[in-house]
Parts: sequence; C-alpha cells; structure tokens
Amino acid sequence: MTAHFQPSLFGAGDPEPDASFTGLQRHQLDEQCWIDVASGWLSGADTLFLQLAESAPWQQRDRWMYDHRVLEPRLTCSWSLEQAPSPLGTMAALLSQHYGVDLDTVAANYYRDGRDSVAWHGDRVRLVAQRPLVAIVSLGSRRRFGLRPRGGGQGRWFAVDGGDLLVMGGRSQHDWEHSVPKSARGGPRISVTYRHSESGE
Ligand SMILES: O=C(O)CCC(=O)C(=O)O
Repeated sequence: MTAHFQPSLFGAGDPEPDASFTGLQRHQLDEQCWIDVASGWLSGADTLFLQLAESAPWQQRDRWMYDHRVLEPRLTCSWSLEQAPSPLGTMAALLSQHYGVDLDTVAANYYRDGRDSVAWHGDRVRLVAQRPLVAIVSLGSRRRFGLRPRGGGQGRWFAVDGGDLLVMGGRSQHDWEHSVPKSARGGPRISVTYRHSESGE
C-alpha cells in the first residue's frame, strides 16, 4: 500500500505537533469564512503516515450514483478519540485548546495515489453548526487542496505537504466547498480530520 511513498528527513522521528502554533497564517476567504494554514505543524509526519497506512482500520465505502453503486475514490476510517492512536488524541487536544472548541471526532482519508480524490463538498457538520471548525492534518505526499465559493467566483488553491495543518472556520462549510482533485503524478496521502459533533457555539 505504501510502495511509492518517499519519506523525508523532516518527516522522520516521533510525531510531534507544534504546541505554540508558530507560523499559523490566516487566509480570509471572504468576510465570514477563513482558512488557517500552518506549514510543517507536525514533525514526524512520515512516521505517522506509515503507521496509519499500515494499521488503521481502512474501509472502502461506496455510494449510489444515479442507478448504480460506485466505490469512493479513497479509503476512509474513523476512531473514537479514546481509541485513536496516541498522536491523534494529542493533536485533538492541542487544536481544541487553541481554537476553543471541543474537536471530539477524528476520521481519516487515505488517497492511495493520484487517482484518489475527494469531490467538491462542504462538510456535513454544517448541519449542526453555524460556524463549524474543521481541522485537517496532512500526511504523506503533496496534494492540491482547493476551495471555491458555492455561488461561483474565484477559488483558492493550497499545495499541502506532509505535516501541514489546515483549519477551515467561520461559514466556510456553508458558503464554500473544498476538494482534493486527482493528480497525475500524485503519491499517497492521508488526511486526518477533526470536527465537533455539537454546535460548539
Ligand atoms: O483530504 C483532505 O484534505 C480533505 C478531506 C475532506 O474534505 C473530508 O474528509 O471531507
């Protein structure tokens, strides 16, 4: 599963998130929506990538498209925070403290290569929260992460590397969509995603 992944020097060692959030930069998408980006927030990201790629309880989900079922172009899994591998719980605690919300759910996507992707969407947490916070820690290969306004207009693109943190906030799940498109030369990537099950407001 991990045959084409090239670990880097920065990514080796024990996973260690940056508790001081140095380098976190806010990008305002519009008056009410924003995304925070911290490059290299998690050191040892390759170690965690390999650990999760090998041992997380990955599932292949499918869904109806018109009159037939199609496989989702990625693997997914989720844990309770208590049962998640320890770096995931540590990151949840740090993110919850920093943003002042209880990020109590953790899930992950495994993009096995550049053919895997996630289509434009807003996360369902918007159904329970006006201003949901969604945090994503990226592991493995670089991929493009896109955001676009729901009503049309100029989108934003970020090149996301292993160890990078993205946090979407404000009304970005309501008013914007995000995606990780297919990429001809894309390598394997895992995104660890944190959300809150309550409104957080
Ligand atoms: O992999 C990513 O960075 C995005 C994941 C995502 O959009 C989702 O899990 O809903």
